[in-house]
This record gives sequence, C-alpha cells and structure tokens, in this order.
Amino acid sequence: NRFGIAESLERLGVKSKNLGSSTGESWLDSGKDFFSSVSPVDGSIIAQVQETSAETYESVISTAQMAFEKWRLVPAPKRGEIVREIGNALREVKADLGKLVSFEMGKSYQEGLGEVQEMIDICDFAVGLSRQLYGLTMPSERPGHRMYEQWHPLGIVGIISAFNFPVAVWSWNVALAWVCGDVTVWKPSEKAPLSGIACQHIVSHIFKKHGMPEGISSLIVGDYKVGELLSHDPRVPLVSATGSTRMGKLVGKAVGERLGRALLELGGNNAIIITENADLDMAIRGALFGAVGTAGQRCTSTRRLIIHEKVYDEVKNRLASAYSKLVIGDPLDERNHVGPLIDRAAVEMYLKAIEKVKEEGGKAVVEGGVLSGAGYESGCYVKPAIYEAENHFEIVQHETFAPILYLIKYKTFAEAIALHNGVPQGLSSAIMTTNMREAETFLSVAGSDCGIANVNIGTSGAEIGGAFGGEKETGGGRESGSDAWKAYMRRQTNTINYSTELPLAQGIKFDI
Ligand code: UN1
Repeated sequence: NRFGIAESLERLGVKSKNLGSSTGESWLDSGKDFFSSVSPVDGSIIAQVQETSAETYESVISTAQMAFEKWRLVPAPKRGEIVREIGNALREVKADLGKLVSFEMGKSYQEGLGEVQEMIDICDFAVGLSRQLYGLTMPSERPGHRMYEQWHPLGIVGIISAFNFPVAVWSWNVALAWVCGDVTVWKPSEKAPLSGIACQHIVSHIFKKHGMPEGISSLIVGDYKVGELLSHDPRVPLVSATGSTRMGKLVGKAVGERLGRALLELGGNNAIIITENADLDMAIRGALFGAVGTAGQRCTSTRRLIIHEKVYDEVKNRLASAYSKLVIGDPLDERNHVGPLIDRAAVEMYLKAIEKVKEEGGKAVVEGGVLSGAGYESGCYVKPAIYEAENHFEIVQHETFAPILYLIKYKTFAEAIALHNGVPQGLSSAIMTTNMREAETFLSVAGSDCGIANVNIGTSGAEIGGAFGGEKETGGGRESGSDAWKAYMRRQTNTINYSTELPLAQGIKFDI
C-alpha cells in the first residue's frame, strides 16, 4: 500500500471486485467474467471489474431512455446546479482520484491532479453554460412573422474514452451533455476501468440526492466489442469517441451508416517549429514537457521538432543534455519526471518504432530502451528517445504513443510549414518564435492546418475553455470549451406567424 493507494480506493468506493455496469446508484450483474486492472507502475493487480454483456447493455439503454424523458424537462440552470455540485464533489476527492489515475494509468501524480482539475474546470464552465445555450433570432422576410432558433437535447450520448486521460475526457463530454439535457452512457478504456467506476460513484449519489432518476449517468465496461454496441445503436444519436485513428474510423463508419453523429477526437502527430528567432530556453522547455510528459501518451504530445538549420545543433545538444537529467520511475514519487507506458503491448510498439526509424535511416540523438531492475518490475518503463529523421519516413508519418521525438531540419519558413502540415493527422501544433511575421503566418490560413495552433507554448496542455480537437485523421470533432456544446444538441428553426395572412416565402403566389 505505497502512497496510501488502498485508502484512496476505499474512499472512492472501488472494491477488489467491481461490477462494471451501472445506471447510477444501481450496479448490474451481467453474469460475465471479471478481468483485472493492472497497474503499469508496479505490475500489480489493483482490482477486478466485470464486463458488460449485451443483455445488460439493453437494460442500461432502456433505463437511459426513460431517464431522458424526465431529465430533458429539468430547466437547464437546474441541471447546471447539479453539475456545480459534481464539480464540488470532485474538489473533495481530487487527491484520491488523482492518485488512482496515476496508479492505474501511470502518469505522474501531478498530472493526475491536473487531470482532475480539468474535470473541475469543465464543470464550472458547464454551470455558466447552463444559463446560456443561446440560439439566434433572425428577421423573417414575411410581415407579422417571427423567426428564431432554439437548441434541444439529443437524447443518449455514448462516450468511448481512452486510457491516457481516463477521467478528464469523460468529464468534458458529460458536463456539457448533462447541462444540454442529454443522458450519457460511458465506456471507459478497458485499460483504466477503475477510474471509471470511481467517477460513477462520485456522480451518482448527487443525481440521487436531487431526486433524479437512474440512467442519467451510466457506465458500461469492456473492450471494443462493447463499444460497438454503442456505435451501431440507433437509440444513441451521438457517439463521442476518443482514441486511435483506427478505432475512430470504425466508430465513424458504424455511426455514419445509421446517419447518427460521431464526435471523433483521434490521433495527433504534433510538431513544434523552432525558428532561428525562437527564445531557445522556452523552446527547449516546451519541447521537453510536450515530448516526455505523460510518457508521450497524450494525443497532444510533441512528436516532431521542425528546427531551423541555424539553431538545429544547439537545440539538439541542449535537448540531449536535458534528457540525460530525466529521472524515470514510479510516477507517484514526485522526484520522478517520467512514469511507465500503459502496458507491455505499448512497450512493444515503442520498440518497433525505434527499430523502424533506424531502418529508414534515422540517427539516435538519445537512444531508447526498456528499463529493468529494481523499481522497473512491471516492464513498462522506457527511456524517452530522440532520433534525427526525415518527415517522409513512414514511422514519422505515424503516431506512436510513446516518448519518441523526431528532429527534422529546415532551411526556409515555407519549407517548415510544408513539413509541419505534411502528415495525415491535424490535432495540435506550435511555433517558437519572437518574430511577429513568422508567428502570424503560422496562424494564418496558409499556416498550421491543425485544430490547435500555439505560439511560444508547446503542443500539449490545452485549457478547457477552448474547443479541443483536430482536422484530417484526427477526426474533426471538437470537445470541451467554446461552442463545442452545440454538438450535443439539435438545432430547431422556428417560424411563427402572428398576422392574419398566410404569405408564402420567396414571394410565391399560390392562389386558387
Ligand atoms: C488527450 O490526450 O486525449 O491538451 C487529451 C492536453 C490535455 C488534454 C489531452 N489538456 O494535453
């Protein structure tokens, strides 16, 4: 029981054996097998979880359908009040939940706390939103007519989330969906199901306390087959999925086939352009956290540095020296910078990528490798690595969810932008420069083609207030701030005639 994990689990309501299907306070026994959630920190089994069956899924959906009938009638600001209390509950459990996230997923405790902070922040955002959800009013072309639009809830929102942000991404979706009047069914990653179970406990008693029915917040657990139940189900008008591009294509296809809506937030291949006018202290700091933070397992992690030839050697040497000071180990120990990868399969992918980049002609600046020995028993700890590479290498075009950074040299600014955009993904991007022309060109229509573009900030660590997501193979969806809420509602245009005539639009005459 290092770092008080056992006490945290107890306070969060996570037992050694947990049912995985829930409509709120009720937990349903699916009769299926239990599987283990294994911590990449030390390879130990944290607890077991029961998978959801197709029959259990049916009862979850029918309960959710009934809940929607009631929840949609609760005034939005009242729904916001419940979300406000959920935010407060999260404030109370921040340390415990941050610790569980850290232990189950392997990110540092500081980052686990940061993830829970994103949940608290999106709740606050959603509370304000609950008094907005604005529609527009527009003038009618006909006399004695009024025209406006309003936003209504959609119904059941399915959420499929990934292991790397096991709780924050769910919260971005549910905080908005709930104030919008939707009910939610969440399938967390099967690699971090306990974080999901803990969240379900946190929110369900608050709904109950307010006399709300079961089924506003539901949980289902399992692998992609359980996710398919959601993506193929016409009773689920919106499926919000975060994860790999491969997964997103399958979800997008299944949802598209039934003309449902998919909100996809998929892989990135995020780059920082470091120009000859960059503040190099800032550039190094930004690149370092972007590349090795969360052991390179953020969808916003920095994968490529596109560096001007004049500063290339200096950046390379300074990064190599910074990497040599990184301390890798137990993420719950604050002295460590880099924790483990999620599992051994991820370690295999990391090793394959390193093999591939060398095969294609890449040169090691900081060589990778798997760590072994005391403290590294889980087999999931790897060395953050840097390779000099070419943008067109197959492996560089691909998102490897691991701390591997590729250095690419450029001569002209136009070339830098072309290299930057020359990948299939389009999530996050950054430029390090003190030159206004370079910065503005990067942000212009002819600049970065990503959903997120930063100046003198790294690629990761976006704030919840902005819309989060990206273009091309990143899937096009936007979650979290700005007007991302619109994806969770249906727009209705209303025209009301308060005159004594019935004129037709476009001046059409149709008299008998
Ligand atoms: C993700 O990796 O799926 O911008 C989300 C960031 C975090 C969220 C990342 N706020 O890095």
